[in-house]
Amino acid sequence: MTTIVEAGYSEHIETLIQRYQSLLAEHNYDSVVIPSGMPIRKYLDDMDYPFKVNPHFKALVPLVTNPHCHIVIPQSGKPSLLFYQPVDFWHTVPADPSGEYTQHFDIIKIARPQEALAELPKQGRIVLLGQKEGVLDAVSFSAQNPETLVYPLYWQRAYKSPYEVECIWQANRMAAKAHLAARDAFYRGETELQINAAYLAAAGVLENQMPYGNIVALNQNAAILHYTDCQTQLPKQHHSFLIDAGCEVNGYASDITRTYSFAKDDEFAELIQAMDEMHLGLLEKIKPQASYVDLHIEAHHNIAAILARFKFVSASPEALVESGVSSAFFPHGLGHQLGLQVHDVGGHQTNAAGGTTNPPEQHPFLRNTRMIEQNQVLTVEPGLYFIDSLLEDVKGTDLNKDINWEKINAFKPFGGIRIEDDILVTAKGHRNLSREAFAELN
Ligand SMILES: [Mn+2]
Repeated sequence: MTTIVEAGYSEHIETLIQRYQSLLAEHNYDSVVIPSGMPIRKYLDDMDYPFKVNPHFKALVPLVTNPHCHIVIPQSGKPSLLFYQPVDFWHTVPADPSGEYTQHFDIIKIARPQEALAELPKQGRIVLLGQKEGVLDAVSFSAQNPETLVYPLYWQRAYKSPYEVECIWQANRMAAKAHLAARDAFYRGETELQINAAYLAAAGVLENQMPYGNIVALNQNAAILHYTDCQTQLPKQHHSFLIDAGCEVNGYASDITRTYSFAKDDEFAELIQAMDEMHLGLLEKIKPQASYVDLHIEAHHNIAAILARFKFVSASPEALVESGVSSAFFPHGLGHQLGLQVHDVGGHQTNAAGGTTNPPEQHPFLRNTRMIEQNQVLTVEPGLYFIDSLLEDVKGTDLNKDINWEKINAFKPFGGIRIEDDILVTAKGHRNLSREAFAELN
């Protein structure tokens, strides 16, 4: 099943083409070539890895499964799309171009990748935005991925058009439905593999069509931040379930995490509840001109307070954050920009021209240091985990005496908690796309 979004596409593409054409004029380029890309061949094999399209390409057209295509945008005038449609009895041949996007391009069909050469521009200063591979090896470009074009495009990508918001919203609706199916499979006592299958079946997609590898973690596996093993065996007992999984619509991702306690009424369930309330409290601070870095630091203080409240520690929240001990329990960043890529580009960019704004030294994994502004879509995903290797480091600190190791050891079989929603920043506050999607299903 593929959900196709067209609402707002025309305005989106007109704005984007305008942006490209002003950048071309400003930097004295005559045209830009944006290839969809090529599949990558497996070593010593005759098969390819799953095709992943050039993100610049899918920003312009809702095509994510079409290799060997090229978009050409001249400094002025209508852009063209070289549409690859081979004669092939081994594979499915791409259907004829259809839908709203076809109105905005002169479409030229090519049956072999090499035919693109005759259609690509030959005169003037030509820029390549993408990888120089395949037929493009024979083309001489004035520049490849020049920073003068790439940085402004990355910067602007954070401000979603209504079309892009609609794509991410639909991706949230698909994912919410699949999350509930996965939750039900967990409470039926299924394996990680079965739960993952339930998720994919409810989403109606193949694993390769996921925006990132599903994290489906039972029990202590929830303490592995990017766990993708998917056990086929049942654990002795179901304690907890952490699922971090999204969906993709027109190449735009959702990215949602939920954590459940099997017993539903134990202390781990209370801990989840406390994290959920804390998470929703943080979201109240999301509005234009708020600092995402400050929000991340605030999350640390709040998580430290929860650790104290549940008697995992006896030190003050301030001491836990200042000493860095809170990072042993919450080692990753609060979230990231979300869009064409799950961890979208530009999160550390200083302004449209480029530059890097690093996160604070104590928080190296924070992926977004930009000010919060209207039309950004950000994830907010606080976590609290019991990770052996990080807890080992705490034993060497002054705070070791303030840690209730017995209680922490008792919670290790639960792994940890992460709760993640996709947030659209609005003029005065925010919309929680993930919660809205779940609310529809209740
Ligand atoms: Mn995320």
